[in-house]
Amino acid sequence: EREPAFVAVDLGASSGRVMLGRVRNGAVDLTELRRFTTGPRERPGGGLRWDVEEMYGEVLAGLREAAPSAPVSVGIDSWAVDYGLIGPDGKLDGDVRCYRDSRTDGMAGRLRERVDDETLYAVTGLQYLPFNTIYQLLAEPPGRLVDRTLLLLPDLLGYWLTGELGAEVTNASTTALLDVTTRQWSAELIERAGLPAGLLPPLRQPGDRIGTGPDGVPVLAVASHDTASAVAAVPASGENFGYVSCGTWSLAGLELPGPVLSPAARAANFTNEAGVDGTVRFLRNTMGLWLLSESLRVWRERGLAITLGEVLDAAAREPQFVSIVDPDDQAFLPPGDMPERIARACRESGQPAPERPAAVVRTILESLALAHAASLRTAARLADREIDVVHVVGGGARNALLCQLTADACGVPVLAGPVEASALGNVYVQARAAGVLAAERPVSEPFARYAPRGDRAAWRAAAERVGLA
Ligand code: LFR
Repeated sequence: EREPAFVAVDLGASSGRVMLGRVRNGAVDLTELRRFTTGPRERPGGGLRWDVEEMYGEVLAGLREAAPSAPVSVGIDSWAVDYGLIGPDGKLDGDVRCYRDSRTDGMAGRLRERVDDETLYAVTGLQYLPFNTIYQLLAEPPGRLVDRTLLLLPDLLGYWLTGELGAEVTNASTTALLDVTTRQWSAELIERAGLPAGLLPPLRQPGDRIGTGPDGVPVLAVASHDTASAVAAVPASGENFGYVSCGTWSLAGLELPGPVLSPAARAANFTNEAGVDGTVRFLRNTMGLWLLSESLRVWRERGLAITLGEVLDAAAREPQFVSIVDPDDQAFLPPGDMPERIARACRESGQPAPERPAAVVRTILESLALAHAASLRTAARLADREIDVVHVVGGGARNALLCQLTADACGVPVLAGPVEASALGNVYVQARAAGVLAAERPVSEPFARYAPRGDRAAWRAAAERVGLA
């Protein structure tokens, strides 16, 4: 008899993939069926948006490729916060805008006139990020939300596959409209923010059946926030672990049984996002490999023949701690000339501006490692936990230099892998719903271990330069 197969659609901000996961002896074996680029595009005169129709086409093509394997079900996860609006005719109304669009400038101030920061955090437990859904909604033109239904991206694709409207809870927790304690929409916040009461569809849980897709394949709600799927797939044993889900973003923190809503957690801008099985992803979202991918894009546009492997090798030979930046500098958020922005941040903090690509990359990776360490140290303090080991999952797990620097900065071992953590977590939730995997975390072997090296005091001093201590 064939092993049960599941289809995981995992959409990242630079690439998407359709994976087939087979469950064999309690482990998931992933094969990639399709990979495609996703990146946001500037619409002339009309902002930064995602081509969701194209993504949907890729999902359908992936499902056709999976059909011979007779999948049990399909699940979709993607980055968070972005949404489409469905009109009374059932059609997508307008574009799905990208969270990096500048339309949210000034919206935090506008919300503050209606809801104070303390209340917002006490209810949602969410880190302030300028692009949280609530701010994007406040940036919509007047009247645009009337008689509309908001669908987060995975829910929109699920709707196109099945005709069913809903909001999966892990991703809903990134909107700043969900009460993280009750895990229900906050009617109070929705009203105080001035949003229409009918905007948000009913919630669903990871593992719920959404409906039936083309060819009769059941479509399941998974942990549809990619980070929630990735954290569910962290191959940890025991309690004292931290994680960094590392891709476009670096999400570094802890898995906890409940939220930490203390004033200290709010002051540290920590998030409490909903995880699988009632867990909370207590983490800090900082800019991640976006700094590197944007730099590479710019260098290549200028005609530099540069490969990621070569520039990483060269960066490994660069001297340590020449220049550090705070990856969370808001100047790095929009697409653009990242090497120049990094150079400027270095000059402004009295450090040498890196010029050669290898030096820029060294600055990026040391800065990310320091941000990882700062987030994990703060998480442990706020939640009163110990961290004995850090799991780096997602695309960043492949970056050996970043993993090593993260181990050095944290002072504990780093275990790398899996790379396809979101897809693995996606399959895991489906396989559990089908009763072919047990409730424990999915089994996978980290493929590399990095022991901490070097001088902790030097790392601390570097961190202090840019307030990452
Ligand atoms: C990672 C991620 C983060 C979220 C950011 C924007 O892919 O989902 O968790 O903060 O993208 O949606």
